[in-house]
Amino acid sequence: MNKKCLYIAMLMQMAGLSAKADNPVIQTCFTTDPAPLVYGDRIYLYVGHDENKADFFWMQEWRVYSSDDMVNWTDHGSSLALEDFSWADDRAWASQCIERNGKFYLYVCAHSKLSGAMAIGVAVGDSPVGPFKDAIGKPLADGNWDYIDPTVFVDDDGQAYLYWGNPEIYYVKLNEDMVSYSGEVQVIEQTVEGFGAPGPKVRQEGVKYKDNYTEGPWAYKRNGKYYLLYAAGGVPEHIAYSMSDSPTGPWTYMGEIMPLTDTGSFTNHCGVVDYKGNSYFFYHTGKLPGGGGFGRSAAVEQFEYNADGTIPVIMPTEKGAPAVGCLNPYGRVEAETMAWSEGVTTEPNAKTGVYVADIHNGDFIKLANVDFKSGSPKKFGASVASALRGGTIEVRLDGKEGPLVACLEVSGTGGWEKWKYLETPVLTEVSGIHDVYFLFKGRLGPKLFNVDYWKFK
Ligand code: FUB
Repeated sequence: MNKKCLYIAMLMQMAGLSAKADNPVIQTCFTTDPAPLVYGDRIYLYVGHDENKADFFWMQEWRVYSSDDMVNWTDHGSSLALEDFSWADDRAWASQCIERNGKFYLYVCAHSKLSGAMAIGVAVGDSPVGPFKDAIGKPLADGNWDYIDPTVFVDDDGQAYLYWGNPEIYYVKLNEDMVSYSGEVQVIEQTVEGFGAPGPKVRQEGVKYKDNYTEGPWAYKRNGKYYLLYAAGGVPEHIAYSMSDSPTGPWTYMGEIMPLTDTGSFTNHCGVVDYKGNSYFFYHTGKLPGGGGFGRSAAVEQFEYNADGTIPVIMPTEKGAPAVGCLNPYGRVEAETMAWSEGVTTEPNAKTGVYVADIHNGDFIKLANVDFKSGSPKKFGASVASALRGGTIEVRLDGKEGPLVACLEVSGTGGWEKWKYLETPVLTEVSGIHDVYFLFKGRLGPKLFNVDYWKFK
């Protein structure tokens, strides 16, 4: 993103005019247990994937999305799946990715065939979007229902720490290779002062504690302070946190961050990151249509730390985080980049990568903060494929009923992955920053066409 656009985005944010992330941030499928990572000038979001109409966390893969403006997110597809771990057979649950020495380590938890319980695994890749492969061919830690929800960070002295657990909190000191550890698995002692309640084994029935650690830890260091955020209070879960002067404690319970509200999900799971000068709190809700406790979706809020480094209360919103940049429409833009969509899904293709599929009459995609700059484009084009008779892409500005900018007629191309680049003239002068809507029109019935990428010229 260029400096001018960042400046405009900052001014718009200050004036309250900025485009927002629209929660949940991904609409093409359910996305759970969000774990952000900043690498280069992009933010990457690692998520699990609740299946449609599930009656439990029957999850089979992990997915990656990325953005450079916090409002338009690109789908990089499934980066890793249960079948990539010879030892795993079920429950592709929470994950977190971290970069070290140019390699990307994706820590996951899954059900282990070896132990019949849950296990922590680690996959490695050469890029933040994978592909990832099992780094060691076996679990890093195996054998306990407790072994879920890994979180990882590297301290300033180079020592990496991996924490996980429900309802105990475990940690190990990772070796520099990031795929092995030294010493025994440690259990963090939970006390009322540290976590709002004593550890699960010694809690007294009938006693109302301030809070209690449940699962989903998120550990990091910021300005010399160590943070451990977690899902708390049992089910339904809110998010609370503890702080410390050391990665191994003692911890001090600091209170609630995201209180219980009607998010439609009885679990919550957070990830926190600083990006482009702002702080972001990711969490999940059941708010996507068709969602719920087993159909969760990642959401994000921007927040500011208090002057003493403590975290304010953060409430879930529908509008999400403001834009911190603009989208350039003049180069190839992957169709699976979107701020909001309704009706469509995405599919992978070995040659073209992820594309937008399942397009029906009335479906649409919105892109936010698209910067056409001062000169108007002359043409709009898209790479499309259809095994049937196709349909139309209406391109409108700033709303589904906004000015019509282009209308691309998509004909049959002879196959759902037989791609053809089609172009059409731009109908009106367009300049400046707008939201762009792609409205898909066509005959009722089966899907119309697929879109791989688009561009203005
Ligand atoms: O997504 C499956 C499980 O639900 C996670 O591991 C927990 O943190 C909870 O969000």
